[in-house]
Amino acid sequence: MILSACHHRLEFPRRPMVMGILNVTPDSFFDGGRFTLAEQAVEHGLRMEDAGAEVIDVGGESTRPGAAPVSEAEECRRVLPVIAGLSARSRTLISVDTRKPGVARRAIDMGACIVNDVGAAGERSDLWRLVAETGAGYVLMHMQGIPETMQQTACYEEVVGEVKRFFEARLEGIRAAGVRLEQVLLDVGIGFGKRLEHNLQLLACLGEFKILGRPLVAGLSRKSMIGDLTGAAVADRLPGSLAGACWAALEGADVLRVHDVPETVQALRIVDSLSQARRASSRG
Ligand code: PT1
Repeated sequence: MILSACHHRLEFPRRPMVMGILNVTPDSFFDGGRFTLAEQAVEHGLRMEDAGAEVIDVGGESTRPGAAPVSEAEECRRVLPVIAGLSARSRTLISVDTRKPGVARRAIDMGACIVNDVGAAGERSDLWRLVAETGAGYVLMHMQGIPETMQQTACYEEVVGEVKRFFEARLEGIRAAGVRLEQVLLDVGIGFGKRLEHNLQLLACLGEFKILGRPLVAGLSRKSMIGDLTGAAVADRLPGSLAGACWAALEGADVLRVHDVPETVQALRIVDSLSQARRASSRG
């Protein structure tokens, strides 16, 4: 299958890609406040590229549970200088983590080629028309509720089936807005209106989403699911994050959205080499 994102075309399946997280927010749950200066953020992005990230995901609005909304002007002020700096100095794909069409448009003008939309549960026609017009890649992520309250209300009969039906319905709407399927990636949205059991079921069954025929993005880096299982504080969740990334890759995730790029690249290299060795061996 092909992923088309502005002038980029990528063929999948390929070795799992790492999407490095570049938060430009004063309040992000792990690295919040460390990269508020655009220049420092660009430097961090370049280090992630050197470490093997193939996508850099720039975000100016935290969407972790309980986070407060940010105005469009403030979000632009945070992300646009970073996207401009990165597109001048790096060769990675740049995605913009935003729910706002106005931010996405200006980010694409500055060199972003993927819109990472965690708000796909809401009214999306403006954003989809923009994606159709620009030919950008589009990450369609599942979320139940809104970040302010999503963890209090999480409720499913059967989470895997419900998320799959959400994707099917949204893919129809997206196509009706003029977006080509080739532009779309899917993400089950770990931690977005989901309790531990829901996150576990989605990751355990991630391979089932392959049937939809689009690349899968998985983001669980340092999330509370790892804390729920281990008691580890955010700063101590790297081992769990690596294990989760390896699991997701073996289950068919194509893009891993992570904070810790060098560590994840190394872990995935081992998984990928072993997967290749198994395919090459006559023992299947
Ligand atoms: C994600 C994601 C994202 N996650 C995509 N974009 C966040 N495509 C931001 C917690 O439980 O998974 N996929 N953009 C960050 N969101 C959260 C959610 C952070 C939950 C932390 C938690 O700790």
